[in-house]
Amino acid sequence: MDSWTGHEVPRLPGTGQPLALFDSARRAVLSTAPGEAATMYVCGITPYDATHLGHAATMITFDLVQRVWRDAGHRVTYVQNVTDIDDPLLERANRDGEDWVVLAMRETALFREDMEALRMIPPAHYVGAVESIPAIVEKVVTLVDGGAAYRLPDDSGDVYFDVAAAPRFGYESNLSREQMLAFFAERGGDPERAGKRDPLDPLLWRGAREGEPAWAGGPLGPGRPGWHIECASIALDLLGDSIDVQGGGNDLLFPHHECSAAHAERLTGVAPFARHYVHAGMIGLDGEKMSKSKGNLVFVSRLRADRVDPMALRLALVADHYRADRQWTDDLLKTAEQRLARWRAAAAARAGRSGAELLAGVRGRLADDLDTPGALALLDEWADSALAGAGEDASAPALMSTLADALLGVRL
Ligand code: 5CA
Ligand code: ZN
Repeated sequence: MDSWTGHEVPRLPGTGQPLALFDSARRAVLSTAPGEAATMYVCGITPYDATHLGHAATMITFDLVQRVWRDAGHRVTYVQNVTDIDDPLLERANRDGEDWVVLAMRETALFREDMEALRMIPPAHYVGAVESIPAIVEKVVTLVDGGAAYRLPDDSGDVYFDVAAAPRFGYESNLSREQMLAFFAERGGDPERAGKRDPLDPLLWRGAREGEPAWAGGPLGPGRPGWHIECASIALDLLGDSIDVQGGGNDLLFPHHECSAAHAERLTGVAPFARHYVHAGMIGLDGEKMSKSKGNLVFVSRLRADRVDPMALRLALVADHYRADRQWTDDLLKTAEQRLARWRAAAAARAGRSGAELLAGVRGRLADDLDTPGALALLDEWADSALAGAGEDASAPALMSTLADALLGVRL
């Protein structure tokens, strides 16, 4: 499907540093080592209740990954999906008496608009589950034929992945079996389903049901795809057998990223599927995770309609570290608006302290697992001193403005 329109990313003098990121599988901050070309897959929205601030925060995190990579001289191929068919989407459409296709199209369009307003670099490929169904079917058939998947012994037509066919299963999330079972039940899995070989076996293909949309599945029979195989299939087809980063919120640590890795690795024989599994913290409101099911959502489009500057929104969402679960508050936004105004005034100053030093400092902070609080502190100090008339570097204000745009996506 169509992506959104991007904005020019200005080039900075010199070259940025190699990016280190926390990898959930190895549980450490480790250098990403992309070759000349870097590849990233980010788990995108299920199109309803878009775009809430949790979605925005996660997307900004991976936008920063891309900006730091580009600044370090890499060519980045970035893919994002839209889960435009899945149980939660159908449930929402049914609840509201709406056609699920109309719902998905409207919410995806709104998401694109929000991403554009937030100056997010668009993915090279923005891909829906529905348009990927033939490719997914092919892979499920391969898994069945290779003995890694099985059809349930009833007449549902449902096909499951056999986790016993993935010897490394568990390496990505590092959870106990008990924790896995709890998350599996909580996040779309069906541990109780009768006839499965292991309660943790994830669905690959759901046989057609009365009143549900279904597509031709060749030898699988009519039905629709499971969730994890969707992301594995799209990533493999567009990015190759292994990728530099698979990203998403930390609610995807298990089962989603564990299962998509297991599917991909079984299909290609290449492990690990992703060299870094990168997870952004959850944005909450009033002490609870912001989520569709709880309904405690703050929308980017609502704030835009209230004339909130999207650049202030970006600053608010990177004020704390991306990995921290954190709360959205009015104060966070107020502080970001004040910071934005201060930076804009400083960017218009006659001179400031060394722009080269500021650039090196900000590059260093971002390269260290996207330390945005550290980077913002350096920019704050520079701005305060420029506003106080300190420093003789007449080119620094312009450089400060360019680096805020290139590295943080914040246009002053
Ligand atoms: N379509 C799937 C991924 S394949 C999905 O999780 N969709 S979603 O609409 O629920 O979320 C879209 C992205 O936003 C995911 O990366 C998810 O991890 C992230 N996300 C969802 N809620 C929050 C939140 N409260 N805070 C931060 N990120 C969130
Ligand atoms: Zn995904």
